[in-house]
Amino acid sequence: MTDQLMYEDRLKGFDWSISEKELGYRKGDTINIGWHCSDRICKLGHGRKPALIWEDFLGTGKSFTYDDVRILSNTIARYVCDLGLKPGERICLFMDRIPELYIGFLGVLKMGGIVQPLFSAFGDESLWTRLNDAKTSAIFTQKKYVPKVRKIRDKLPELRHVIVVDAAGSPLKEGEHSFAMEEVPRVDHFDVFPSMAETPSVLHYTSGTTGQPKGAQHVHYSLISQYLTAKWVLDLRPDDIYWCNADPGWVTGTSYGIIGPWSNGITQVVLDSGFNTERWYAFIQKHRVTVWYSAPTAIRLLMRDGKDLVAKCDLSSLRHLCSVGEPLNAEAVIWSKEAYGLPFHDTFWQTETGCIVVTNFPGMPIKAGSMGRPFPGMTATVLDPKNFEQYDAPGRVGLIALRPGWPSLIRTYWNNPTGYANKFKNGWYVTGDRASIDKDGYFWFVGRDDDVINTGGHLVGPFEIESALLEHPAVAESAAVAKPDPVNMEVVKAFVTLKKGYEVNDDLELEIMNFIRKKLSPLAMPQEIEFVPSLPKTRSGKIMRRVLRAQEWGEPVGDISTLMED
Ligand code: 6R9
Repeated sequence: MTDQLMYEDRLKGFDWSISEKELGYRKGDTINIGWHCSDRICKLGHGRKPALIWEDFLGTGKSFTYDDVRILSNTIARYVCDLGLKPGERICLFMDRIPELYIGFLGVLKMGGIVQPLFSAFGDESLWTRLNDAKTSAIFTQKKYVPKVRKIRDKLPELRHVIVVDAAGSPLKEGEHSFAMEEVPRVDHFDVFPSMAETPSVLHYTSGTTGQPKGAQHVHYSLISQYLTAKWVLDLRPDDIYWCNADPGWVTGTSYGIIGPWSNGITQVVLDSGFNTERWYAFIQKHRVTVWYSAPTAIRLLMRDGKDLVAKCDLSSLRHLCSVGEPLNAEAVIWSKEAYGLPFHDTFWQTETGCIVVTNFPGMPIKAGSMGRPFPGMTATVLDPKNFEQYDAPGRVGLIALRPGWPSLIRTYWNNPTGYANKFKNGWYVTGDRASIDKDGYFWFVGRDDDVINTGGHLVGPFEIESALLEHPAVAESAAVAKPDPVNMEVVKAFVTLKKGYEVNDDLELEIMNFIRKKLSPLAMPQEIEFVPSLPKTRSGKIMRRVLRAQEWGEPVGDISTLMED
């Protein structure tokens, strides 16, 4: 059997019941991701297998077996229940990539809570927007982030509990609790919440063009997709040592940084430290990593540091490489083949899809620069942007759309059912990305169909940045757009008009940049601010970001018939 047949074979007669069977799930059964990722693996006899091998930036390491993960997630679940929290309440995880984050994720799910992971890099305003929208009841965090939470606590009446995992001896205020996961008595048995397929599980916030970030709401049944895509696309096998670079604040860090590998009973390694080529290679060498899920921005940095560094390390353990989050350029695929002897396999998906939907399947011939073909069981196409009719003649650029019905599609946006309904046209889920399909059925990414900025794989909404800019006393109006960048693909550039009495100068530019970094996050911070006398607007007064963006990218501005003259 050739590798090509592998994909074709899996395509034939594909049914998600394949995954249900492997997971021992039958329609109408209870299904709990927390249980599947720990208790079930122990039941299968792998309790002593390492689940998590963790290292921090200092090189301090810890290791947890599946039995540890089972017991410690029980311990967290019990603790959360003892605080009086109930199933369905939103419980936020606002931590670095420490073991408590991974194990706490399962703990919250085990007691029936809706887990809301957020990047620890978020500033107080980004944090507030998301906790306020979700009416979050409790937040797990670290000592160093308590000041951010305190700053907004008064404006969050529903936030009853702040749980600090490393408080040890430091003074806490009312409603703040110290909880040391490994020091409290371990809970060997916990009655896992009997969640059903449609019970809400994870709430991930993702950015759009208009309005504040949207809470993408997943359900426990998403496991069916996440388990099988992890097994087939990441090609996970029992003896693998798997490394996913993503932070669980991002959907890749939960779907494939927790749920995928652990429901498959795989050993995963986590490095809680920023990017550093030598450090990363040493990590792969030390832990004998076999499967690596990374992202184009990191790959571009690895490329920049060259092949000499590769030659200095033993990376021979690597067997399969995948990438997600942004377009993976052809050069990166070719380079990785030369440098590691293995190509990166591109995978395309979204927070909303919950799992990989278009991909370079293992063994399938890779066309460098293409995202590959739909995962078996997925019907993917491109639609005409005018009437949402199928538009998939080879080479035609249209909107990437998927036929709904796969298990991990989100069920709604929190508090925003209309926004969710708007994602569906003519019976298709419309992703908001543009691509073409070639004669062999391979998808070629073209770009996003909205103004969302994809910086290093992270989506940043212009509205959130512009709203924050307006809070600065000097700013009258603003527009945030993407500007090209050799490493991050895109970075934020802001166009700003000033209020009367303020003058353009470098200090002001730096001050505004820092203002955004602290309020939102380092990624949302504009890398450049251009002060302008006015912004291009439509006759109805909407800022035409497209005009500004085209200017940055040296592209034609397109139809500007609605542009208002000054
Ligand atoms: C998993 C994730 C989704 C958006 C998506 C698209 C971009 C993701 C991509 C890609 C080109 C790929 N994107 N994978 N673009 N090639 N392989 O990234 O989720 O944060 O919701 O972002 O990211 O624009 O619509 P999310």
